[in-house]
Amino acid sequence: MLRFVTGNAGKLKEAQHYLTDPIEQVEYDYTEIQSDSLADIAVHGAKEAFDHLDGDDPLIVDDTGLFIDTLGGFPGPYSAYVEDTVGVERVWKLTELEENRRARFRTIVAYYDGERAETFEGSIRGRIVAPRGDDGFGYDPIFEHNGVTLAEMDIDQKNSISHRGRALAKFAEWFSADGEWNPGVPD
Ligand code: ITT
Repeated sequence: MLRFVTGNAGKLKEAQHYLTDPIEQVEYDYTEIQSDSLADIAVHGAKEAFDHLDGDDPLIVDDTGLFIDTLGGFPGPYSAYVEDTVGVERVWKLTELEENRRARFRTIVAYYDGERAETFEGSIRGRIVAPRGDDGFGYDPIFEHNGVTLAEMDIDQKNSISHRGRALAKFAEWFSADGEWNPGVPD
């Protein structure tokens, strides 16, 4: 079975909801190298996890960042650290007085099977707003897309337009065409 290496319950739920074939969650705290490149971080993490975990089923990791234009892309690859330290509300406060509150979410899904490493990217544009909504996780309440925050969407709505949904769709298309597994996305 395809393994998804993550400790983030929100990411897991979205991927399980989106992919038609079952995936197994594996918790392994891989090293997040310091890099401006989400892809480098994700591929490094996928290889390290594969080497340290038992089993040889292929696996994916998901590295995601919120990039705020007026803050030069902050928090970017450090989004998890910033959420854990200052919190999402403070990120809103940082941008509150800015005229330009445009931002982008980017996800890299990195696949590794012991030989082959591949990356799939998805992104979504939006803007930072005061927190609204109870669904989702992480920065969802402060990220608005077409007038609605990601935390005001249900999981299907979010997956249909989100950074993660887009990256997973590309991955699923490649993987089902290429491998014996068939984690397609619903029609
Ligand atoms: P794993 O590495 O265990 O998968 P993580 O939460 O540490 O989990 P990231 O480094 O990719 O993963 O997380 C980046 C940050 O962005 C983190 O604070 C997440 O809560 C947040 N995040 C990731 N995807 C998100 C999404 O779809 N909506 C809102 N916030 C998200």
